Formats: sequence, structure tokens, C-alpha cells
Amino acid sequence: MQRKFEIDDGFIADQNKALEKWIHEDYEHLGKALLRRQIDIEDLVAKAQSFRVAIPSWGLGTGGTRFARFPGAGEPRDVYEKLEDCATLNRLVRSTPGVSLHIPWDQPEDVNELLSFARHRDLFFEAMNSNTFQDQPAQQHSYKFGSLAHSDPAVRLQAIDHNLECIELGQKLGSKAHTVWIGDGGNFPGQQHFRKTLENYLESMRTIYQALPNDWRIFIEHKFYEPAFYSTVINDWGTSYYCARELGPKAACLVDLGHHAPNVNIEMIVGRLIQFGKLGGFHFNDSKYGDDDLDAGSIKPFQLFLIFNELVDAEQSNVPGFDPAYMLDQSHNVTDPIESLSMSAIEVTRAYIQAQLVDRVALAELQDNCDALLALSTVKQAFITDVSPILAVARQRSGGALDPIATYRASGYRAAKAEERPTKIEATVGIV
Ligand SMILES: [Mn+2]
Repeated sequence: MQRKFEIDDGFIADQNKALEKWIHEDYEHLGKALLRRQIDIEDLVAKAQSFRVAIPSWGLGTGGTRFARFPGAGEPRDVYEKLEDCATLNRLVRSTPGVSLHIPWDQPEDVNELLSFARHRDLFFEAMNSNTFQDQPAQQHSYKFGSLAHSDPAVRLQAIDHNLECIELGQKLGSKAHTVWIGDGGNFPGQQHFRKTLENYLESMRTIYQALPNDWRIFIEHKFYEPAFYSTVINDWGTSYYCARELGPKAACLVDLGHHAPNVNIEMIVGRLIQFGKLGGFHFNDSKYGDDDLDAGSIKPFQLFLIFNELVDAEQSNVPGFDPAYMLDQSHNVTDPIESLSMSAIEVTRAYIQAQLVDRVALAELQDNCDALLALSTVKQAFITDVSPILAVARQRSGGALDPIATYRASGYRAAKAEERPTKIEATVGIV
């Protein structure tokens, strides 16, 4: 086999040399400033080094909108090339070794081959994702009018079977979670009976739940519209919570930041789900209007920080069973996906580290004393602290790049892939 172009550790180390002096100077200064706040910068570097966010296999190609898709040169054409790009991304940022597969888009011909391909690149498989929102060639029943909640039991059964296949494949790949997002819903008032469709969904999910291995979790992802424009079956976190509770302890809610109406207080939803023991995980992305799937932290960085403020608060107070799965879920239309995912992984880590800076003892006292202004400023102080040197040093100590995007561009990776991967017919990518 022809040798494929890779960014190696030596190249990253060479690129780091040019930046090292300045970043370490900034790091030293930040260390002194944080010490005045009784914070040890080394603890934060360790936290940044241990932070992980999973990569969606479908995020490595150009997503496209309802209008068009403008594919870039050198995009991955199959699951192996997607994993190649995941490995490159992880080599740069060192926080993304987990990959979330989407079935059937990533259905391997040989499971063991895929597994060893991933292992050789220090990657592993995170949550599986089923797809019952589009029809596949030779599929018996159509999902045009729904899947797990469809009025026809035969369609529901087909959708259940697909989910069971995903779990079976996931077991072979070492995954421990399954995410179910469905496109079921209605475009018009009267089209669907709200209670009946939810009952159908629950009945289907009970069958899937029963097949779930004991050490697995199943994530329910809510979304208030799209592809259905009037009503969806799992429309909000309340319905998601109800279903997770009905199903049992292995079921939990997954929060996709783009799946809420504008101005909804997502950090509060996160706080509620933590309190109720049903926060399963996240699909991080950002949005201005709808399910835009823009890069995490690009539109509302303060919201991302406030979400992590809840997560870190739960982490520090040892909430029982608190173990959310973090994943990016983005659609890249005008950027190189590897660059967008690098920046997004960094932005999510940034929010996590900034949230560590909140003086929680002082905040609790201010809350008790009803001091609204100083409570806000305590939270804001953490948000406005530039923790970039911490993130850069953490990456470097783990073998990654001080400036992942500059290093990636200097490597000529995409141009090399454009040579190796001549465009073939439309690669399967999409938005969940
Ligand atoms: Mn999602």
C-alpha cells in the first residue's frame, strides 16, 4: 500500500520551537496572577491535559445546507480516511482520541480491520449513532413519516432492528454508549396524535433498552424542530427526561446546544438534568438562530462557559453518578473541518478550564447574602481570564501543537490528501 502523508511528532516539535519562548513567558505571568487568587496553574494544566471531547465521524467532511454542499479537496471518502483525519486532529490537540461513528454511513466491511486501524492511531470508539431519519438503498419500509414512533408497527420494528444492529456493532468496537436521535414528527397541526406517537416511541425504546448491555448507556437527544417543522416527538429536555426515567437507569439525556429555541437558558437545563441524575452528555456546537451546527464557542462563548460552570460545579461537589460524555456535533460548510474541529476542541477545553477558576466558596457566600452584583462579577472574572497559555502548554506537554492551526497549515496536510484522495461520488455526510 502507498504510504499516506502524516503529520509526525517531530514536525510538531519543530513548529513549537518558534512559539515556545513567548508562550512560556505568558504562562509564567499568568501563573503569578493566578497565584494571587490562590490558584495553582500546574493543577489547571493537568486538568486541561486530562480533558477529552469526542469527534463525530460525520464532522470530518463538508456538511452542506438545505441549499448546497461545497465539498473541499481532499475530504475523507470512507470511514478509514475519516479516522486518518481524526488521528491528525488528535495529534495536534491531544484531547480528541474518541470517535463517534454513525451507522450506516460508517458501516465497516471488516470490523476487526477497522478496530485495529483505529488502535494503531491511538483512537477508540465512543457512542454509536443510529440513523432512522433517511432511507437506505434496498430498505423495505420508508422513514418518510417516521421511524421509532411511526404509526405502522412494521416501520417501528425495522427502526428497532437497526438500533439493535448498531449496539451489536458497537460491542465489537468497544463502544459503551448508543445515541438515539430521531427525525420523527409532523409538519402540520393534526398530522400526528401527540400522545400516541410518544407512546409508540417509548414502546420501541423499551425493546432497544432491553438489548443494551449492562455496562452501556443509551442517550436520548431532544430537538424542537427540523426535519419536522411543527412538532417533534422528543421535542424538549422535559420529554427527554420523562423518557429516560421511564426506560431506566441506563438511559440519560443528551444535550445538543443547537436543539433549543433561541434564548433558552441551556445552562439551567444542564443544572436540572444534573440534579435529576439524568445528564448523559453533550453534542457541542454553536448557533445563532436554529440548529446551525456552527463551531463550539463561535457565537455564544459566555453560554458555553456558563454550561461548564454547572459541569465543574457538579464535578467539584462529587454529584453521584455524574459522568457526562462530551462530543462535538458540527457541520462545517466554509472551513476546513480539521481546523474547525481543532479550534472547537480548544474552545470546549477553554470553557472547562475557565470554569475551574470560579471561586465557589466566595460565590456561595455571595448567593447566601443575596449580593447579585458581586456574584455576577465572581463568575465573570473567571470568564474574562485568558487561559490560552494553559491550554497551549497542556497541548505541548502531551506532545501536541502550541498553535494547532498554524502547524496544520504549515504541514500541507490537506494538499497532500487532495492528491491521495481524488474526488469520487458524493461522500455521505450530514447533520444530526
Ligand atoms: Mn446532535
